[in-house]
Amino acid sequence: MIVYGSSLSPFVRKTLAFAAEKGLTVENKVSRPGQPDPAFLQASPFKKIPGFQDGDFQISDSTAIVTYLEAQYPEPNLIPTDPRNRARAVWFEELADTIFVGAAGKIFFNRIVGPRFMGVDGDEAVALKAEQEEMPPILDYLESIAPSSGFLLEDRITLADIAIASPFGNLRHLGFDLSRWPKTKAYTDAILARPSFATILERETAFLGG
Ligand SMILES: N[C@@H](CCC(=O)N[C@@H](CS)C(=O)NCC(=O)O)C(=O)O
Repeated sequence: MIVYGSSLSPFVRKTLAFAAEKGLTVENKVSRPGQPDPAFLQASPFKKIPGFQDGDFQISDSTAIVTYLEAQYPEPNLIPTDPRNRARAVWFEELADTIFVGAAGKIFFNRIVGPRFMGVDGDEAVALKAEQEEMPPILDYLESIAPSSGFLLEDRITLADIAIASPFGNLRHLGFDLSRWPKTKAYTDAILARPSFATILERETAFLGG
């Protein structure tokens, strides 16, 4: 199985960590933006990462990919089967992918991706507004629900934790100050310390020269 795209993307990182928690071995291929791998384009017609290939099956979108992995490799279960908890897992993934990454992505793009990898000046006003106005309500909400058990659902690792923790990897690369949200920091640090994330984050930190 191949996951296309850099794990600096929270969507790619989530997909790789989910596969790792399932004990699956996947190859991670980073396709060059200027010279995309034709197999990547087949998997992801709109060039969004991650793209995915398993034999003759291709698909894109992190949610579609983890849905496939869960159905194809049901054990260990990472997407709860209980109706309420399944709905909650979808909610946490959506919160992470749309609301959280919608805000944190503006900071990461303008301070790291644009200037360092795309040769464009970052818009610091956009980054600062996201940091000071958009992120705090999201982090306040997470602080109000940060689980003392260490896991959001069913006292065990699920997609909910993987999805929520993933963009915290980007905040870490940014040196984002989480001291106002200590429970959130402790909870997400513990998820990111799991081998499924730690290996990926070490590689990213080395890549970024940290
Ligand atoms: N809903 C998609 C979002 C994927 C996405 O937006 N990826 C970004 C990187 S974080 C991307 O490919 N951006 C490049 C582009 O938009 O051309 C998923 O969950 O995979």
